[in-house]
Amino acid sequence: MTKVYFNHDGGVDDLISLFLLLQMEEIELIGVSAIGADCYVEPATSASRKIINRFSNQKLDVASSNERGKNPFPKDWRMHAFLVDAMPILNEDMKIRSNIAEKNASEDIIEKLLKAEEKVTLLFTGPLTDLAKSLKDEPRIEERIERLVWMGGTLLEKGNVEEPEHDGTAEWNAFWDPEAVKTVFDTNIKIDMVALESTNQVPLTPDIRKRWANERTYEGVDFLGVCYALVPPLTHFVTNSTYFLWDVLTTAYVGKPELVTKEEIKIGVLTDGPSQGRTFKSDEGRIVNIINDVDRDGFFDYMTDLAKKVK
Ligand code: AGV
Ligand code: CA
Repeated sequence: MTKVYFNHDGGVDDLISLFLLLQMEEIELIGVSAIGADCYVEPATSASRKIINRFSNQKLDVASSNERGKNPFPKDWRMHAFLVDAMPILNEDMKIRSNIAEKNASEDIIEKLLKAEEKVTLLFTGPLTDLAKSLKDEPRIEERIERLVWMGGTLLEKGNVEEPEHDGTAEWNAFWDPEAVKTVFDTNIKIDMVALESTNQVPLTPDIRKRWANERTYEGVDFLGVCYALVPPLTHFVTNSTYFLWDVLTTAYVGKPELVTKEEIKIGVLTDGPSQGRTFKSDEGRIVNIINDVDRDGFFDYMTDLAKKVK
């Protein structure tokens, strides 16, 4: 069984990722924490706790981060966590096993990694801020990490940041805290980077929404449909707010690696100026596996089948 620690930033696809991880039989989830990047941290932590209580029998307390990034996310996107937290399916009377942890996210990461009897896979679907903080506070955790699977970065010319004073070459999770990316790149941790190269191939589209609608008698598929009703799909052309299944692809890769292809490339990251957060190819860089292609239909089948486990 692969032991996984999950740190996320409360977007719709982050919270769906948590739901799907709980359905994967080959994965043992040993920790969950949330950071207030592409969300407000209080509803993100709360919704995470409710998802664990509603969709698993595990006791797993959720840690909350008090870290802050350099480049804030748009407020409209950050509001999504409040909407998920308020959904009736997460608010029925239910048996409460899991609570909010007393430790903050970086302390929780340190505690869980030092306590685990085997090496742990880290799954990060937001900025790397909490990992950078825990590595600084307790360098011994580095050797407890099997590898880091991160949704972030791109080597494409065009990233997904459209903000004043930026040239558009960065991906948002890297842009929110470029220094944290550099701190993590400067370690010897093995990194699998699920970059925009692959996530651009899995936009939310009207046909996938229709499929979830037709299968909504499964409670888990209805949950997917309701959550993805909160965000805009790709219709005629990509806009700044078009939603992709960025984090869900990253999470699916942990459960079913054969869905994607990857390439080892040496890369670096820019921490200042108009391209800050940009990850780029460089002979002086560090080796990263860039996940650059995906079996799109296989991916949507896999995630929908996982959701169907919740009848
Ligand atoms: O850059 C992708 C990351 C993923 O971790 N997030 C969303 C995913 O959770 C930021 C982001 C980029 N574009 C967005 C984002 C959009 N249109 N709406 C919300 N978040
Ligand atoms: Ca995210």
